[in-house]
Amino acid sequence: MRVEVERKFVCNSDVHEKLREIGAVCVGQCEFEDKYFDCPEHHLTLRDVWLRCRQGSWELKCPTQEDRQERGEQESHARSLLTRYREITSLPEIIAKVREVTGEECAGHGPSRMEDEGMRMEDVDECSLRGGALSWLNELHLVPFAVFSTKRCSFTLAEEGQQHGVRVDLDQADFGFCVGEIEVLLPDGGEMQPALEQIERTAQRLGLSGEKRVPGKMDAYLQKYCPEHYKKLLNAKIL
Ligand code: V4E
Repeated sequence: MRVEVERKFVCNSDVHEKLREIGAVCVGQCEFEDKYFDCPEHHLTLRDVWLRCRQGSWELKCPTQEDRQERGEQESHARSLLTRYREITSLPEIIAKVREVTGEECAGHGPSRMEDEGMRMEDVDECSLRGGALSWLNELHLVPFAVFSTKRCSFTLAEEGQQHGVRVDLDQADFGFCVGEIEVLLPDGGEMQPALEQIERTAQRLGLSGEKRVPGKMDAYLQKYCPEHYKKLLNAKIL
């Protein structure tokens, strides 16, 4: 298990040049499709828990213990621009976490939305089936609510005196939205402050003004395609 600490930024036309100037190295380009799942009542996302299947691999992002404690407490401006999520990639752990988070709320309310709305298993696709969709997605009434593809350019930026470089991703989603991310991966329980400082230094080197939170692909997707779900998440202060 690992923790992803990340700051998003507006990806304008100068960013590639700026990355080159500060010595960032392009480490690859890729394209992937993400399919996000929740139950129809949005029990997962309303708890800031994000279940997705990316190119056949399941991932769950959920808030860290520290984040839950810090919510409501005063946090620094630099900290408020960051997100920090635990990433779980083992399917048995993901299923256990989903059950824990929902208290199995998603299950046991009569026919699932898939049955109700006549959704076919093909709508879920082979990625879900590889994870045994019929037994757990269906049982927990989890259905896809967002599907999009992303073209990503990844860079690393070394820093003097730092063992690990920072990673910068430039993402272009297929629904017409671009965003940049400065990212540090920590082992679970790893120290937050050095990661925060490393991200802050990188943001300064990129000349980012960093006055307010920058929305991610999910904000943009839900705003465009699922406005009711988006409104619920805004009201719950999840997005
Ligand atoms: C955590 C989260 C979501 C899941 C997707 O996370 P994100 O890092 O935005 O996506 P992506 O494609 O860059 O994943 P990676 O390849 O880095 O693993 S969707 C919404 N959230 C919550 C969230 C939030 N509340 N605020 C911000 C700025 N970002 C995400």
